[in-house]
This record gives sequence, C-alpha cells and structure tokens, in this order.
Amino acid sequence: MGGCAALAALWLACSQAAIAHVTVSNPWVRGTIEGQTATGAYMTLASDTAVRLIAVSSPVAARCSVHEMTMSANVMRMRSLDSLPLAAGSRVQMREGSGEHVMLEGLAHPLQAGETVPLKLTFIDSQGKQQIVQVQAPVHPLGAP
Ligand SMILES: [Cu+2]
Repeated sequence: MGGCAALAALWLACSQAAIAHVTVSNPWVRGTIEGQTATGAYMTLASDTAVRLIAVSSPVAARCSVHEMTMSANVMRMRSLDSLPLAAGSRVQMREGSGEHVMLEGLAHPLQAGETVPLKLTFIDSQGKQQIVQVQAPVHPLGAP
C-alpha cells in the first residue's frame, strides 16, 4: 500500500515538473510455448533529454532486465545491462536479433498472441529525477515478424 502511494506521488511530481519527456512506442512481446520461461520485449525509446532506463517490471514476469546482444566468435550472446542510456534527442530501437531488448524471465504462464503484457519502465535523468512510463505490449505469435 505504502509503495503504491509513493509511486503515485512520484508520478504526479514527474508529470507536473515535466523534466524529461520520454516516450515508449510500438512495444511488443514475443509469444511463448508451454514450458518456456523467458522471452523478449521490443520497443522504441525516445527522449528529449538525457535519461537512463534503470528498471523494467511486469506482472507476467518474475524478473525483467535490459539485455544487449553481442556477437563473439560467431556466437550470439546476451548480457544484462545495469542501465540503458538515452542521449538527449535520441532514439533507441529495440529489435529482435540485434542490439538491446527487455528480457522477461520467470514467466507466470505462456504468453499467447492476442494477450497484452503490461510493462512499467523507470527512467532517471541527470538530476536523479525518476519518470515512470507504463505501456501495454501486445503479444506477437512465435515465428511471426
Ligand atoms: Cu535477453
């Protein structure tokens, strides 16, 4: 209860001060099959001031983190980032198969096409002010682009 009130107050403070304008567009999540416990979420992030994405959460996953894909010796690897920086006026496109994505781990149930996954993203600016952006990400079926 206390946590929710604190978050609501924080959101209010942020929206009134309008410090940073961060937008999250075209979010989507890759669908999963029975027994699969992790998947990726993809979206476009843009900000008019320098911010960092420091946390992601979702009710469908025990843990969400920002991952970066890198190729080393022809092997695709993923590593988790402590935060994802967005320069002022920049745009970061999270795409399947390269760059960054949000990893959803410890899925409560298989994600099926037609479902919508709520994602909560927390950004912090250079003054330490936080901004929370909530989006509804549709689930795209496995195998579809
Ligand atoms: Cu990953």
